[in-house]
Amino acid sequence: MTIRDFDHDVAVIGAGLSGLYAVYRLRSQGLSVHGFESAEGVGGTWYHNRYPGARCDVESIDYSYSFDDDLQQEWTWSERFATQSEILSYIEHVADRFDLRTHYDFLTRVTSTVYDEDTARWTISTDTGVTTRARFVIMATGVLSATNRPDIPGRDLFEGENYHTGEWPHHEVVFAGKRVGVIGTGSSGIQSIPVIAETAKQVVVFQRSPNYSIPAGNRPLTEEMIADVKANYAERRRLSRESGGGTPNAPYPKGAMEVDEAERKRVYDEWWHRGGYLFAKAFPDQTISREANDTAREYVEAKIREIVKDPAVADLLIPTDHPIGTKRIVTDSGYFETFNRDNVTLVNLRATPIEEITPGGVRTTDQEYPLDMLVYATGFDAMTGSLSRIDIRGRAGRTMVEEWSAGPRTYLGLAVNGFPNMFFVTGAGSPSVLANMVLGAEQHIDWIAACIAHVDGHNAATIEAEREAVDSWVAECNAKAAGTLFPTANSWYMGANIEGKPRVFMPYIGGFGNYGKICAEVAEAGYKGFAIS
Ligand code: NA7
Repeated sequence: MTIRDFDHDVAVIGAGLSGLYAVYRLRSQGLSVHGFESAEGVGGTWYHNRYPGARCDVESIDYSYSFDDDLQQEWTWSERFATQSEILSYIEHVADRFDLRTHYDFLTRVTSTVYDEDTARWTISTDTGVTTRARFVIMATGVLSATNRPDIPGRDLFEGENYHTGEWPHHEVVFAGKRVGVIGTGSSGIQSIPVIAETAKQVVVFQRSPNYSIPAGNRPLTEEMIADVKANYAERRRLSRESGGGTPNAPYPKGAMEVDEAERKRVYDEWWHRGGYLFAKAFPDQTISREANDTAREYVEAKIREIVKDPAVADLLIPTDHPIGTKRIVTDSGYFETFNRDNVTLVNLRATPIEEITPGGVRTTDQEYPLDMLVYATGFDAMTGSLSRIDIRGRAGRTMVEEWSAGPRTYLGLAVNGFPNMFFVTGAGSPSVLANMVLGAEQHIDWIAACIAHVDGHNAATIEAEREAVDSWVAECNAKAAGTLFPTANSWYMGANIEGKPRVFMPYIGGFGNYGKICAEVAEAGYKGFAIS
């Protein structure tokens, strides 16, 4: 093992959309920047989630960088909702176009980041033996990147092919002629099941909780559409930055209970045809008022019953455990139709839980399902998992795991008391997972870059979130969430999908545009709530 020991201004952990932009932005400020990435290539989420049917649920023309007009004018998306492979090609193009790969150590996992109070430096250690010291660290580690493989008895005994959607292999996976079990019906399961069912001999879907899903309404983008978007990109981005969700879409101007039934139906029809998760925001009060939410829920239930031929199967596919939209609504392509196929079986784990995984399949409390392949679509230790898997130690050796033992505690989602000069991107305490991640990453990184320039401009060594500022931001996040129906769902937003994780609504739900304003005001007020020394 070779130990390389060198110093940089900034260490960036992760080469996804956030990390790459961080390298680009901070380098352009004249800082020396070095990145670490555990994968072989760039892309983050879009590098790993190669499962069949993987797409982004934000429209491609919005889910893309805005920082360089030549880039956004020259790149042309082929479909309304881009596939994983097209997004990865885009990220690779950006990395090459701006020469970002040269700043990274790939196949290098950061194992610890330790702060030294005497030198005001972070020491970043990796699994390859490379050690770096940096004045600043940016944790661009992703919010849906630490995979969750539930500890089901017998999990390691299965002798067939075995995959997790979030760690999908690079080789071609052949389903033809095979009996495939899929555990999990979140976004990854719902996107992959219809594609797997096209060629598999049999698909057994192991569902613990049904999910709301709306057809994507995906289509190729025509030359006219693209020309129109490109001619108006600046305005589209401006609207997105001011919006609640980081795209130019806005809810209907009236609440669901302020209109009569005919108008409500017309609005739901329109949003259903627009497609995807935006249905959660057809009316502005949908995730605030139970009564409003029920109208949306009933509309979607009727749609599911229209699509699924067997009423007993339709019943099982209709969620009853959460208000619609309080778990991210899935954007699908033919999901409910898949249950009309002869080769697809739905297993309701609420009635017959999995007892064990056997060498030949999955045994529930009432029968054994023989399988050739098992696909875990069981999600992630979201938002905090990629951080808790690194040994992060701040002042006096205090670990991030200790600091966040009752749930993540940040100031603006960007910084943590006791961890000077460390910044977090698109994570807990920020609105990014409820919004457009790419614009969220740009907003965060631009803010961080200006903050570092401010620190350097004042010949200061450190910037650190004050404890009172963290306390009041956590209180603000909680208050905003408490005004909605979101905390009632057992979602990954709440940490509820991981056993033992504190139950806290982790994102800031006050809106993307509002959040941007708050961050800007903090900066304009000389980084109010931060101690600079
Ligand atoms: P999700 O949305 O967290 O879905 C994971 C699914 O796996 C969900 O249906 C879970 O059921 C199920 N699950 C998890 N553990 C188990 C066990 N032990 N047994 C049975 N079923 C289980 O992850 P995705 O990857 O689909 O999507 C994550 C986000 O990526 C998504 O929201 C988009 O923003 C993009 P549960 O609901 O917990 O009962």
